[in-house]
Amino acid sequence: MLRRIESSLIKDKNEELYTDLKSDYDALAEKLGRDGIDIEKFTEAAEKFQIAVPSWGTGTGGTRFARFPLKGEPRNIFEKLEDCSVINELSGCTDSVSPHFPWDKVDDFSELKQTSDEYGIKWVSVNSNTFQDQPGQETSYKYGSMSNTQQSSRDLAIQHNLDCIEYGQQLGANSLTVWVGDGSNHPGQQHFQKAFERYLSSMEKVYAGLPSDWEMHIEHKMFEPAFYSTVIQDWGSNILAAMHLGPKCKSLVDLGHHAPNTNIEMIVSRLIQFKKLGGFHFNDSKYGDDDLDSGSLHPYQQFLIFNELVDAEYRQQAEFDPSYMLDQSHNVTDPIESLIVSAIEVQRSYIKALLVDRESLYGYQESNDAMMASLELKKAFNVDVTPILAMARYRQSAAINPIGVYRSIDYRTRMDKDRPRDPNASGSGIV
Ligand code: PSV
Ligand code: MN
Ligand code: MN
Repeated sequence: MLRRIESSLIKDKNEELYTDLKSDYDALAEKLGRDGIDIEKFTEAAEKFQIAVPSWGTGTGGTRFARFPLKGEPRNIFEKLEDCSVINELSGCTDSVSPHFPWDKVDDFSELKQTSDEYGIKWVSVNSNTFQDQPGQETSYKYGSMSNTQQSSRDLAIQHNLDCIEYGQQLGANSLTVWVGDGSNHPGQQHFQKAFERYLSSMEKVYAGLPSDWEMHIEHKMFEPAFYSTVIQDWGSNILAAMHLGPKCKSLVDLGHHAPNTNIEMIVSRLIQFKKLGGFHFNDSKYGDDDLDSGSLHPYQQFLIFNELVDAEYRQQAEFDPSYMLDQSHNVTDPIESLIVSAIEVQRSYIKALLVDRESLYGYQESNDAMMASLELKKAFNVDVTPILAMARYRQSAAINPIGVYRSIDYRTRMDKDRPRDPNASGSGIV
C-alpha cells in the first residue's frame, strides 16, 4: 500500500504515548463498566466509523475578499489525493474522497483510480458544478443552471451532471450530489413556481441517467450566491424535489445551509422517517455557511444530530444508509490539520450518541419526564470519549496524536519543494 507517512514513524510516536493512553482507557472502561457499559463495543464502533473528505477541502479556502494560500498546496486531484491519504493515515477514519467536477477532471480516470486504489482510498459521491462558468463556456449560468430561463443553459447543466455520473462510474462512486446556486437577488426577479418547474424538469433528465445502483442527493441552501431566494432554499423544497424525482433521489443536509438556530436534528428525523435522508456535509457555523470546522462551535448540536442517526440505527429504520462527508472552508488553518480534527470531532459525536441509553430515554419520553430525558442525553454527551477514539486509532495503526505526528514531519515544507507553483496559474480549482 502506498503511504505518505512512514508507518514506523507513527508506530514509534504511538509507543511513546501508549502507556498513558492505556491507563486513561482502563480508567474510562472501569467508569463505564459501573453502568454496565462494555467499552470495547464503542472502540469497535469507532474503528468502523468513516467519513469522506471533500477533494476541494484540501486547499486553503477563501472569501470573496481574499484567499491566503499556504505553501505546498495541492495543484491537482492527484496531489489532493496525496493529502487525503495523509489525513487518513493519521486519523484512521477518512478512507474515502468526494470529487468535484470539473475541478477534478482528468484525462485518464483509470490512472486516478489506480492511484487511489494504491492509497486504499475509495471515491464516494461525485459533486457537479453548475454554479460557475468554465473558460470558453458557450452559454452562461449567471441566471441559473437547472432552472435557467434559457434552454441552452439548462441543457448544458443537465449534460454536465450526466458527464459527472460517467466520471464517477469510472472511479467506482455510486452517488451524485447536486447543489445549484440558482435563485434570485431581487424580489420579482424570478417566478418562484416556474423556476422550480424548470429545475424539476431538468433534474428528471439527470435522474433518468442514474445507473440502477446509484443515488442522487440534492443539497439545499438558503442563500448565496442568490441572496433573495434560492430554488432549493430549504429542506421543504428539497424533500419535495426528492419525492417528485423518485426513490433514488434523497436530500443531503449541509449543516451550514440553514438559518441560525434552525433545529437541524429535527429536519434529520423527518428525512429519516420518510426515507429521504441521503447524507451530510458536516461543518459548523455561527452565522450561515461560514464552513467552520465541524464541532468547533456547536458540538452539542452535532451530538443531537447523531442522536437521531443512532436512534435510526437502533430502530433499524428502513432505507437508512446516509453518507457522511466533511464540507468546510479552511481560511486560516492548515486544511490537513482541520480535516483531521473535524473528522475526529464527527466521530466523537457518533460515539457519544451511541452511549445514550435508548430504552431509558424512550421511557422518560413516554412518561413525559422532560428533565430526566434531557439529563439522559447530557449524561452521554458529558462522557469524555477521547481515550476510546485514540485507542481506535492506535488499533488501526493510525496516530494516537495525529496533529503531533503531522507537525513533526514538516509536510508543507516538503510539499513546497515537490509542488512548485506556476506564478501565472489562476488556482488549482480550489475555492
Ligand atoms: C455550497 O455552499 C457547497 O456546500 C456545496 O456542497 C458545493 O458543492 C460546495 O459548497 C463547494 O463549493
Ligand atoms: Mn456542501
Ligand atoms: Mn456550503
